[in-house]
Amino acid sequence: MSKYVFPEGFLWGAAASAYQTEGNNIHNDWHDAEQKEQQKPPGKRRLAECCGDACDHWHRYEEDYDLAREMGIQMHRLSIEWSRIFPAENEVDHSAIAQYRAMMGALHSRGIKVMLCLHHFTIPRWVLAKGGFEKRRVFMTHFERYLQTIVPAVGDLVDYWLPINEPNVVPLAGFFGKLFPPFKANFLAFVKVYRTFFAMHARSYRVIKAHFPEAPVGVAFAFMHFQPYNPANILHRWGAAFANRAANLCFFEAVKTGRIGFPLGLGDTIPELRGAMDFVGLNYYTTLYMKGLRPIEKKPGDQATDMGWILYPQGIYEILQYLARSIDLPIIVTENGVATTDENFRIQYLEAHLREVHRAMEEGVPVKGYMCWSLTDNFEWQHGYKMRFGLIHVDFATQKRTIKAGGSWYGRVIRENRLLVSDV
Ligand code: GCO
Repeated sequence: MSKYVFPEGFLWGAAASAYQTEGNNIHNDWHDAEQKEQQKPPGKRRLAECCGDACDHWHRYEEDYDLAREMGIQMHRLSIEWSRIFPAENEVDHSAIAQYRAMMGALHSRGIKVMLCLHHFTIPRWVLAKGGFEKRRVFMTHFERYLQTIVPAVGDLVDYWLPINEPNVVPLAGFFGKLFPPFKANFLAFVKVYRTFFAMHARSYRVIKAHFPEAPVGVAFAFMHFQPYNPANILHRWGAAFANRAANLCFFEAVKTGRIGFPLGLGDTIPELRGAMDFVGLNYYTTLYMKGLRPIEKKPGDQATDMGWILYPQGIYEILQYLARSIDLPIIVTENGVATTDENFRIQYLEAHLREVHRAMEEGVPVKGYMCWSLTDNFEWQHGYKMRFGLIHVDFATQKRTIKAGGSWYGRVIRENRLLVSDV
């Protein structure tokens, strides 16, 4: 048996988001896009199904948090749905604010810390009607109103802030990769929207700090790991290096210096961005091979998850090492997990990644916590309910919850604050 002991105070958590779990979120862009896709014949749909009731977490959060406590979860990451707070331009729903306060209170009363995200992919329908992310000035006026409303209203209950989830993913998936609404593949729109996300992050940081100067504020960044398909091929090596720069490094350099570098900018600055980060949140799932600028998901023989993502645990180690070399800040793994119905595979995946996190920590990388995606099975964006990332199984017909074998395994790791791995 090998033992991997984690330091005292290491924070073990689980993560989720509003739209993916709450149910009945009907005032945003994703809801509308899903309805539209359902008009098409099944083979032509870009979104597998409608979100609908999701996990009905809005009504069942007490039960979910009881199960989280049973597993020993010490911190839970949740998000606020902007379109619940502002269902219309000039309407603030105070009962929704009260409900989010009750949810965070329910976590605290179970001894669970709160990590709060303010934007996890969706925007209100009325914001989209005004041009959405692409009309930065208008967008930011309304985002500012949201911030000024929600931050003071719930901030006393927040332990860690992660205002923006994955500032790189909506620009890439929605405006370049045609995966998320509005399904564009337009480089200029991609750059424009990415710059809106820089502004959102910078403003969020400043507003939170104005109200709660001591509160730790980070970002959940989807760090993409790229490697050459054939390491001997110079074009493949160049492709991996370029992708790494465009997808990852640009963001951190911009937050460090306030300057937006190529290809997202030409060295112009957003002064508020400079230093706007107290910790790095790392979302990590897999690697991509590059053949020049062409990404390839897998090689023959690679083991893949239900998402088609290959198992590549050393990627998280390499990224942690990179982050520690380039940014002098604590790091929390804010998402890592696997879509599978095979609990042995879930355990294998989590164990392999935790060993790599531990290896990085042994070498001095300041990782302060690890949060598994996700607390419960939930609505996986374009793939719908087939992708089962949960530590807790949800039967979507009855809404019955059951802790999975992977969830019990994770609970044991948390209780013992260590991994025990058999050497055979
Ligand atoms: C993301 C989101 C989550 C996803 C998860 C699995 O990272 O894309 O934060 O909403 O569900 O990552 O794809």
